[in-house]
Amino acid sequence: SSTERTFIAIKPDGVQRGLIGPIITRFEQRGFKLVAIKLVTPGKEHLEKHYADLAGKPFFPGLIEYMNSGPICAMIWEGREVVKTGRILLGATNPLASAPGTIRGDYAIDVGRNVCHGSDAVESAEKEIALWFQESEIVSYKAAQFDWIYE
Ligand code: DAT
Ligand code: MG
Repeated sequence: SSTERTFIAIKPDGVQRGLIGPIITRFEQRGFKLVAIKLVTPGKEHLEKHYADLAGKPFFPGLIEYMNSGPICAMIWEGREVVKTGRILLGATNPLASAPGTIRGDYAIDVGRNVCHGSDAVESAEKEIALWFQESEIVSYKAAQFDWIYE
């Protein structure tokens, strides 16, 4: 449905490198709708919850340190198949394996500095949205362009 939601977060490197605008632009231009956005430094405990599935990995401590190294731009984007399509806009986890034209393929080199997070499934999107946002922070509105994007 056109109300599917995904959690997209511009990581500390993306924020510091001035990539908030370019990354938002890609989602906007595709036709997706921004329904929540904030700049946050949520702390290690929160970041460990966000990446709980990776807790056993050797890169986990470095990942948490990186994610805790500056503000993160947390967002919720809405639209038809936005979870899957958001991952396509992001590119592969390892930027060197990402095609040009994708966010990671255009803006990143190392896997540990891959500038942007996107939920990998509808279920994890719901979990991540609940972890990062209060219901009151999510805005409900009809985008003016809706009928020009969807048939
Ligand atoms: P993704 O961010 O594409 O969903 P993931 O969920 O498997 O990838 O991993 C989360 C983040 O952890 C990823 O964006 C960067 C880091 N990471 C993953 N694999 C890594 C590795 N082999 N070495 C270093 N960092 C890694
Ligand atoms: Mg992931």
